[in-house]
Amino acid sequence: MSIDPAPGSHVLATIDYGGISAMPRVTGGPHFHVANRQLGSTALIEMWTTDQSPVIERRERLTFCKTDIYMAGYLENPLNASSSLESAVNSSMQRLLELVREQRFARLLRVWNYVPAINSRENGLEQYQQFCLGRHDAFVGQGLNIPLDAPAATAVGGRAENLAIFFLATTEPVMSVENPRQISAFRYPQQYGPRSPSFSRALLTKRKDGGEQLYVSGTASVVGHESRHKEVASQTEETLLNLRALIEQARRQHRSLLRWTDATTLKIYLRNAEDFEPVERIVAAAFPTTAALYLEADICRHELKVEIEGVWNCKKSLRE
Ligand code: 3EB
Repeated sequence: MSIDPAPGSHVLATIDYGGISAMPRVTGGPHFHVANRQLGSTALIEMWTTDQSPVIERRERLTFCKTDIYMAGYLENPLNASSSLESAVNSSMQRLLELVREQRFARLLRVWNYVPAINSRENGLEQYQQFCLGRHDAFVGQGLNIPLDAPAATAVGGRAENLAIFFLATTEPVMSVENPRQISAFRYPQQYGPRSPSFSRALLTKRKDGGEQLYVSGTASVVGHESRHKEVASQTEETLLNLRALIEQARRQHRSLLRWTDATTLKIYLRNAEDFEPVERIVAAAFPTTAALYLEADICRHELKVEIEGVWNCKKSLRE
């Protein structure tokens, strides 16, 4: 599957999931590895491409690749027993934001967080709640305005030992889109943890050539702030309603021309591998032509079984 922030033939980054054996030969761009297993019969590689030739830089536990407009990168933090997840997340996020500033990128656009043992409880707080606390304090520590500067994000359970963060930054202006069916995550009440999740439901970029791209955060069966439905099929249907509402909101609020059918790539996270078939049937019916990558991953709330994210893309030329 290929995702093009600025459609072109240069590779900004590739990511493989679950260590698939036959890696295609791709030129340029760093390659990142995520341990979570891919579900389904066809293994996909995620590829971010762009229209400018990028430059790669490798530092300790941090690799990034950038053009004048986009930066993709990967940061790993080997969690050690002596410090909390909260402090590891805080220092990793601060390092990431310092990089964004040092490289003169306007903002963090999209972040994927792989959090080991995301649902387990340590030092009195769930790991996901510690994650939210560390991320919030890092954003505030680096002078970010929440919600104004909040990136679109996904936070799921990682299958590796390390905390791993994959990110995109941009120099382009972006617009945030919140979901009218859901309370914004940054306004969730305290029952979900001492600090609310700092992310936007989606971020929209409009390129100078008139093309648009909508980066949709991990979206689950949450209405208001509450989880809905026990069964995975109903959770999937509710999640699709949330996605539809988000696209509608982008059209209404920002005069976006994006349509439901402009989804170019989807990632679907499943807590239980055996839910693949029922979920795939529902998602494929809703998106008959969209590349979909299924990953086994724990979802941040223990009652949630499925989470869906995606990129919606439209090229101006196709509209004329
Ligand atoms: C939700 O709507 C589901 O903490 O970065 C989805 C995407 C979720 C991102 C995050 C959390 C995050 O609250 C959970």
